[in-house]
Amino acid sequence: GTLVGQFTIGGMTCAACVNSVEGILRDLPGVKRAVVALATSLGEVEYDPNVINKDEIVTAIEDAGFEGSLVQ
Ligand code: 9UX
Repeated sequence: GTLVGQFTIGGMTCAACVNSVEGILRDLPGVKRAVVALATSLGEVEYDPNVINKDEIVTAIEDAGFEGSLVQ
């Protein structure tokens, strides 16, 4: 199955930050798609809930040096 989670990602100040966060998210096991928007500080992540959960995605954002939180 597939779920979509929306996250706020704080601390991104440039396009390279966006690319960095997208790359980190896309490299996570179970993540199928990740799109991050600088203007809104929002990220949308499509993932397999059998492999990864929302908390683990937030932790990956935090480990990359950004502030992650769950929207829904
Ligand atoms: Mo460049 Mo974006 O060092 O934080 S990657 S500003």
